Amino acid sequence: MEKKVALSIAGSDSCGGAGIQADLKSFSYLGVHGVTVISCVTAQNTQQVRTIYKVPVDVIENQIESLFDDFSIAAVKIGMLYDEEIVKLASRKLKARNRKPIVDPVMVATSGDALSNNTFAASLKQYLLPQALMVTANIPEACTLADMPITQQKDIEKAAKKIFALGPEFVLLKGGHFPGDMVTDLLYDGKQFHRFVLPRIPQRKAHGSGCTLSALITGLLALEESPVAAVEKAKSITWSMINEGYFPGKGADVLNHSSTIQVPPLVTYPEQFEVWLQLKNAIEALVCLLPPQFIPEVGMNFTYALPDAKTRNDVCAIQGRITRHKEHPALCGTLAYGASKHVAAIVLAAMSFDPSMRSALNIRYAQKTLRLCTSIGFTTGSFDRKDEPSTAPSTMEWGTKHAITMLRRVPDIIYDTGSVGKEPMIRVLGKNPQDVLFKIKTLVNASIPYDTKLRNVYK
Ligand code: PXL
Repeated sequence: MEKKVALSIAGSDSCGGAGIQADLKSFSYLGVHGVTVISCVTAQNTQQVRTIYKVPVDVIENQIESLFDDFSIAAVKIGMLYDEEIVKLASRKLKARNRKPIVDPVMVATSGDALSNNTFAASLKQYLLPQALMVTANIPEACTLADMPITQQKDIEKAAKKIFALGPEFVLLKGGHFPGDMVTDLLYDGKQFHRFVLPRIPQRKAHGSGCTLSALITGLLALEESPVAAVEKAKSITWSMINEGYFPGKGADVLNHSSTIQVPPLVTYPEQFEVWLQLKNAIEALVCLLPPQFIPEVGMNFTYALPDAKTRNDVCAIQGRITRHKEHPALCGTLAYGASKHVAAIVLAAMSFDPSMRSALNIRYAQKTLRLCTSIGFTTGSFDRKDEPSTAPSTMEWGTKHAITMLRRVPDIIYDTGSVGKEPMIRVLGKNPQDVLFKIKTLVNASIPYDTKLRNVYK
């Protein structure tokens, strides 16, 4: 198997959340092979940086030489370099190899402790930024590099232009230090500003998020993404890693770099994000509570449409399925707009009668399940595939509309008993994923025999 190789020249973070450790995990997340040059060894935990040990420059140089002599390195990231001596060395070595790095201008740790000395910023501006492909600065770093205060949105654009004038091809200014529910990062390419917006995740320090973002951008560039696409994707992935983060020590939270995360789609307005998030949360709850006998042969999809959805591209769903794996439901795939045909067609058809009914999922058909639905008091409608006119646009659209027309309302349940090669199916409809999940919980609860329930209570 062939793998792309990305290099990180950065510091070691003993607590495993930032620095070289975060970079390697980020490369690995992308399936890129990471190689490393350690510039400094920090002794730190999730609460403080205790000491910084500079690796002797000849040792840093040896690491760089060994790697370039052997690997075909597709992209280079620069993290903590600490001072002018290391900045000059990295700059000289990369220039000799004609390599333009992604530079994360690390100055201060999440804990507030310094990760650079007073020679660092000026040397970065003088030696490394002129040869950088991209610099990824947070607001305090941007203030230092642009030598100006940043207090308003318009200051950010001005600072980006000033930093661009120092020589990098792209300037990414990360807006996390700015107040507000949404965080906007700004990418400047010398001509245009590109904006990337995602909601703030409250109550997080997200130790290692800067390292992770720049490493993901580097890894994505190694995979031949364009710089704009690399920033977009890296931001989405980092958001999910923070969202799934955890507290390994007594201090700051760190990111979860494991590969099972759901990455939010790139959004142009907040509702697209909200719909994705609500569906993701409901699916995560569903796979924990659903008994495997409810999963159809063909697998399940779970959808949630944007308000006023018109086409299936306005409906978020699983690109893949929820399937049965070792007797447990498992989500196989990621969530995306336009990912479902059948269950999306059901939601769109339901919305044409009642625009508030925006979510649906399909479960295995069984007469017993159907009886339970009725005994719970769910409204049920159905269609028979034999009645479908040959002119119908799609079975799901026709069937759903047929069932709704017969009932003169959108029911909780729409089922059909299948036909040759077509699995019978029950669909649960609701206003949103929580509503559908609640109906599923009610059904699951009702399906547990009374004596089992009693036994569970008295256990
Ligand atoms: O997040 C910046 C950073 C970079 N490099 C190292 C770090 C940190 C933050 O703590 O420890 C080694």
